[in-house]
Amino acid sequence: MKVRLLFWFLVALIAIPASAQNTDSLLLKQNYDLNEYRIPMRDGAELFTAVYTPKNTSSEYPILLNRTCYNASNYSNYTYNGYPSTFLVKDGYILVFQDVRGRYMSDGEFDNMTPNIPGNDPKNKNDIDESSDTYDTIEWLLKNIKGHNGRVGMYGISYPGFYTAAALADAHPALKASSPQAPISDFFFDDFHHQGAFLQSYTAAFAVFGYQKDSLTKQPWYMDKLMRFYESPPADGYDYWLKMGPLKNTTEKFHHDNFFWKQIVEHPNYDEFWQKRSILPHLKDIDHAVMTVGGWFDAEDLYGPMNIYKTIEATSPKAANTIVMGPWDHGGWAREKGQTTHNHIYFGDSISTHFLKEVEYKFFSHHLKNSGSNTLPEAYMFDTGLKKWESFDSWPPKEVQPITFYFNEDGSLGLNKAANEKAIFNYVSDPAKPVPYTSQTEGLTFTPRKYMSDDQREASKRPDVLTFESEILEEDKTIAGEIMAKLKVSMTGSDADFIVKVIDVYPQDHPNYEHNEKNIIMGGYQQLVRAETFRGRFRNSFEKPEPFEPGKVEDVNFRLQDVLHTFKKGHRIMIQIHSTWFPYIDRNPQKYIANIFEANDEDFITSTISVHGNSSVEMGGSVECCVPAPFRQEERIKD
Ligand code: PG9
Repeated sequence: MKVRLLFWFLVALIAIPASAQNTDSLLLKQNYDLNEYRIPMRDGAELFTAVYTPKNTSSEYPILLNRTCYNASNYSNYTYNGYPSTFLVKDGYILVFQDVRGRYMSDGEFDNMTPNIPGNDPKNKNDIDESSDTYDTIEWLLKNIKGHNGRVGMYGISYPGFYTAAALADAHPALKASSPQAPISDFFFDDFHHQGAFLQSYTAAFAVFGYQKDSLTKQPWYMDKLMRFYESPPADGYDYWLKMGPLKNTTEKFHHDNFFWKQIVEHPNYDEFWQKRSILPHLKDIDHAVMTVGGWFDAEDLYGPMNIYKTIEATSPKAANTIVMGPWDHGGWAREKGQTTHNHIYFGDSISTHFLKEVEYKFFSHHLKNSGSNTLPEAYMFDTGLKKWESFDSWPPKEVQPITFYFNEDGSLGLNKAANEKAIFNYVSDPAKPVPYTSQTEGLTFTPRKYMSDDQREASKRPDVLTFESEILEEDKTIAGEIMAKLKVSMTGSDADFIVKVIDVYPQDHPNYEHNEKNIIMGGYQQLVRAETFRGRFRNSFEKPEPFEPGKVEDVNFRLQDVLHTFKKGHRIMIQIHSTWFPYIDRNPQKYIANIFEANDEDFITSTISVHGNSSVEMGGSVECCVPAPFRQEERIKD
């Protein structure tokens, strides 16, 4: 029983947003009829599909399709967890839930982020990907389900967000409204890789995606593998993973028989294996409505929503392409907690309900039922400093000019005023004493969550963390758009990671929040606004890593994810730079090893890292990307 309870808790962390709500299940039972089908794909594989049709047959309804790797049977027998929202369920749709290929009750073999095969030829039995499976599913539904109005919408959070995005490539003509929510776009930049660094905080989660089932099942077949981690879970994940040592120990102890883990170990660089799994190059010539949704504090898929929206904006002028970014963690918009908080930070009441009722419900009603007006702006973005929604005609906002922060020798931040280029800021980075990524003790994570607005005061006190702070702001300063770190670095080792953080420093007299269960002192709080990790070996190419030559000054330029944050008058802006962040990311040995998954204890060395005075961080608007990002929108158009 304990195993099952644990499983539901873990899956709820990544996919199923709300706990089952009996009243909502009654809503389904009283108003819908349930039928289950096995829909044949073009290669003969049958995909398990649960279909709820409204009992009221006096009108026709659009189809709302959710494709999932997290068990469509969670929706069988009128079980309903409040997602999709009750606003949609009450309004009347044909609700469809499908196990994707290779999962639970569907045939076939599971592949992570199924590579897209451009084009769509229903007669070609080898043309199999998520786009073709969606196309065949929609074709079948339109022919076999009565009472539809010929229009289809798709939605999904996290991996189901990817399946929604994957259906945009060579989309079925009946697909009229898509909402990829916290969608994965590219597994080398979403979830468990951030710009080349592996997220050790994801290690347990690989059990869910790394074993093929051997029969049709409504139950998870990988629990015994997952339980390897949870037989006696540690209270302190930092100590646990530090004592675990190099990643190769994790392979031997936990993931020796996991096909997906084997793949990430065999592909430490952005090679063809990862490139062909990115959906971004295939998002072009889209001509229907797309509303991408994300959370500014989403620790799992933030790269995805930002880059799916920007790619469609660059490649698909006919698409009604919009983006919504709120003060949520992963999938937070799908569950109303009453007070919207992230960690100790309170953002307001019923923000998720506002989104579900005034944004998502209206998006689908307008595009699938021709009802209501389409009042959604191009970018509906929540300012996490002012704690209110803002509307923009473009994102990043064209009217915003980037500002540049420089690092002064007295530890102050220069704003648009270059520092002493000859200055050198040194720190000794020791993988045996890595910088903790949380201010609180945290156990074994399934995926990381809380760190995204966490207190950075512990890190500020460490000698291996460079900390620069602005003057007290005499007026509010809003950062709206992209962020680019442009570091000039040298080191005594031959490899290094770089973590750059943008932090909002509260005044010493700031009152504590009432919604602050751990009673964190908010006077002087250093709230993380945005952070990103970059594995320095990829500074010239994500596909072809290069060691550093000890002592040689080199450019390390990389993007942090976008923000909309107003630093209020009386606050300060802080930037931190360091080279370990544990156990969120695995430790870089700092001696160049071709594949860090195969590093040994003795490969881990301390290294004196030098950040040189002509480094800077550019924020706001659109910042030119100098690092060879895999798919920059403008490059993609040339394809
Ligand atoms: N972000 C979710 C996840 C993917 C892979 C491993 C763990 C979590 C998701 O996209 O479903």
